[in-house]
Amino acid sequence: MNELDQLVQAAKTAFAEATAVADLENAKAKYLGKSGRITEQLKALAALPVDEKKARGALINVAKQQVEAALADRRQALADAELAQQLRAQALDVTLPGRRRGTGALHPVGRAQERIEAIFGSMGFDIADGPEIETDWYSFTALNNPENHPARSMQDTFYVDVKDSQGRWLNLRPHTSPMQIRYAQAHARTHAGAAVMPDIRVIAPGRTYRVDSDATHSPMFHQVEGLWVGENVSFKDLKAMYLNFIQAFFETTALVLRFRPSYFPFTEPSAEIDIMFERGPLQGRWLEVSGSGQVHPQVIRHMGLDPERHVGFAFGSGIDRLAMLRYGVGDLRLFFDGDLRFLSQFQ
Ligand code: 2NL
Repeated sequence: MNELDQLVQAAKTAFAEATAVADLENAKAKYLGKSGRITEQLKALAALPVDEKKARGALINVAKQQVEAALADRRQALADAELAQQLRAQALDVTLPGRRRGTGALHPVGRAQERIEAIFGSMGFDIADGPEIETDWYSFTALNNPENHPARSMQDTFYVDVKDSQGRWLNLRPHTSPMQIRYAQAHARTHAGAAVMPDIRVIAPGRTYRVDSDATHSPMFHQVEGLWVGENVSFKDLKAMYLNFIQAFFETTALVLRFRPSYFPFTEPSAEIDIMFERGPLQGRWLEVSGSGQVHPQVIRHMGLDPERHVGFAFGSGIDRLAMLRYGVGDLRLFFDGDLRFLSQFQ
């Protein structure tokens, strides 16, 4: 091995031994620096006779290029190693499962209410939503409840311990009818003086309150009331509308409906609505699902309408009870205990 080959070999060894960038730069200075060994060789060319200079110069340049290539390789190797080390240090274990948020779901009563709203919406009914804290007038007087009616008593109705700005006692609405009265009044005002008033078709779903608590009654429950007022509406419209609703709600036409005479202060005549499934687990039993009737003339008057011209039909059904029947729930209290073992079955 000649002297230049040995020089290249020595440089390669020195570069290989450098394990840090600073070491490598020191090694470089020893060979390629101002007084490095390759540079010294080039300087020595000056002392050679002219005819030897060219050949010797070419050989030194080859050696120099080999040293530079070795340096570049080593620099790259050190940079690669440093990057690999950095990546190892910052490594993320992407296979670790994340902390998940539990999937929420609508409460079964809320789900039943959404179904009811969608079905009546498709039949052209408005959905009305309003105050749960009401005045005596909207909860009772407008609905033709006499001043001394037991429904007004503190045994049956929750009262609020403060009066409103006009000095009226407030109650937690015992039914959603007050909202229908409010809706009908607004409708009557909007169309006052018009030759023809469009029909009122509205449902009022929501929370209602009564002093009552056992296996089949909760002090807070949900009701949906429906109201249809027009100049040419009859019991057959109520029956067709309710049948259409209840068949859509239970997703079956194998279901019959019966009206049974009853009494409510706000309707005359009044009827209970019973249904019977012709198939399935509830087959053959009459189930009471709603109260209904022709809106009492006094109530029509309280809506701001003329009972000689406007006829109304109304119904009121318990949403909780409809949800129990639809989802096969035996105890009403399960809906309000907040037990996730029960509720998560409705996800
Ligand atoms: C029941 C009885 C009923 C109504 C509710 C009603 C509403 C207005 C005018 C007249 Cl604004 N009536 N609602 C009528 C008949 C029965 O519900 O016990 N439901 C569970």
